[in-house]
Amino acid sequence: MRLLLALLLSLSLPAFAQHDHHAGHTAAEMKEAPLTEGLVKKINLAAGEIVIQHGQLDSIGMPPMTMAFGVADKTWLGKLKAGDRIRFSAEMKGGNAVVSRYVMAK
Ligand SMILES: [Cu+2]
Repeated sequence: MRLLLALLLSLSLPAFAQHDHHAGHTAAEMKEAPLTEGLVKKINLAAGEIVIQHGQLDSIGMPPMTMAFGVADKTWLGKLKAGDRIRFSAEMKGGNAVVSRYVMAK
C-alpha cells in the first residue's frame, strides 16, 4: 500500500506543478477530478460543444462512450480539433456534462 501511495504521489505531483496556471484549484480539488483519456471527435462551435470519445468518468458516473460536452471555457473550442488526444476532467452543470479542465496528451 505504501508503495502504491508513493507511486501515485510521484505521478500526480509533477502534473500539478506543470499546470500552475490552474493554481486557483486546490490540491484537494485536483484529487477529486482525476484526468480521463479523451479523443476529440468533433468541435461544434455553434452549439459550444465538443464531442469526445472518452474513457471511464467516475466524477459524473459515466462508462466509456462518445458524447458531446459543454466547456468551462469557450476559447478551448478554438484550441482543440478533431483527432486531438486529451486528458480531461468533467462535471455536471445544469444537467449538462461539461469539460472542466484538460491537458493535451501525447
Ligand atoms: Cu459519456
